[in-house]
Amino acid sequence: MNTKKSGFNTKLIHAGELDDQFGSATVPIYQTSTFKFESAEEGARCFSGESNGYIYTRIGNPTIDALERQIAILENGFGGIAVSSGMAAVNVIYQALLASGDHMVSTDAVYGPSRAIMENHYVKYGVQSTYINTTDLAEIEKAFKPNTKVLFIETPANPTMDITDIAGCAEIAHKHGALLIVDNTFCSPYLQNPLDLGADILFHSMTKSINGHADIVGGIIVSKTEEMYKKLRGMMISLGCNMDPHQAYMVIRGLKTLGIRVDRATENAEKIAVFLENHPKIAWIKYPGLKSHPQYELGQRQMKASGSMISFGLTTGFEGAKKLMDNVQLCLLAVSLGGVETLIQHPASMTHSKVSKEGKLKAGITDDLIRFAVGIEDAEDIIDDLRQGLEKA
Ligand code: LCS
Repeated sequence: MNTKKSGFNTKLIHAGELDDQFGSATVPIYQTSTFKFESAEEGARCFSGESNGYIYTRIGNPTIDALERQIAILENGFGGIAVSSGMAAVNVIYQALLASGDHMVSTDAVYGPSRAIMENHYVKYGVQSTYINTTDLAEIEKAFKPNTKVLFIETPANPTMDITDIAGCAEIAHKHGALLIVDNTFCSPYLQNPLDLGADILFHSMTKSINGHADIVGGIIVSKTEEMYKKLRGMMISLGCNMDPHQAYMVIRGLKTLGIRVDRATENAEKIAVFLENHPKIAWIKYPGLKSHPQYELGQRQMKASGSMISFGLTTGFEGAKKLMDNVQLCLLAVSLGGVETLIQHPASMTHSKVSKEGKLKAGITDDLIRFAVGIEDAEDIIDDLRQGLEKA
């Protein structure tokens, strides 16, 4: 079916479908590492690119292809490259686009490991980086150097919920001949489409809301152009961080309900944010759907809805935060996000522990910051759990 003109939820169900020989209603799992060639000549044609037949699962596989096609359609991109994790996507992008002597500008509050590997590892290969508050376009402009090749942003950022202007960033990056890369994990393709706003490449940790059921780890890169797609796919194949067909099947299954899951989680988050904002023990809260969010207007313009991630601090600081985390009964004390279950965690000592103390402070990842990933349970039950936990905090 041609789903190009269909609505988003129809694309979630039908885009990427395979025409398999038995008329299967769902995408079958092609759990094979290799594919038979019809003849020696056909094998050679597959390798030379004259034929697009399958060769070997690290290079391509029908189940993985179906997922890649579907996400590329949802993001209005040229093509998708599924990988073994969100961090694999980050590393394929760094490896494909940056060489010794190049410089990258990035959001200071990106997911901790995306920053830690750049500052602790890529620096050994001569790649320079500058981490800044990308909510301020003037700061970005100032951070650019003649050798800046990549502007790498995350919006909303993990875990500060800072929102960066994607279209504004695209303008700056392109003026300097650099590429704009967007980590779109927090939004999923349902809430934000960075390529439509001028980004060149985006990626997702599919471990989060795209799969949505906390039962796989995966990632995907989507590029706007064929040229960039080929470069990134070539790097993924060489690094060998492909997704597994069974994993891809699980994601395709989870993806079907992305729209209704995100709608429900957002509805819950909106209620929880209002509850927290009015609670005497809450010192501050950052949620894109609250007017108190510093980039509220930009969020409303750039995102289709406010999403399910909330950050907040307690009047009783980190000691109070620990008590809250130890006393919740329904919410799980666990990292990750975007699943059907509500999670609570402490970024400074957990997801962002590998970022330097100064880096964390400058990015606003303070010791009192609690990150709350809202699930699809009943909002009243989540609020009751928070209320009883906050009494002890
Ligand atoms: N980008 C963002 C924004 C993320 O939140 C994560 C993981 C990644 C990339 C990496 O994806 P992964 O390799 O884990 O699939 N975020 C996590 C988090 O906040 N808690 O645990 C993992």
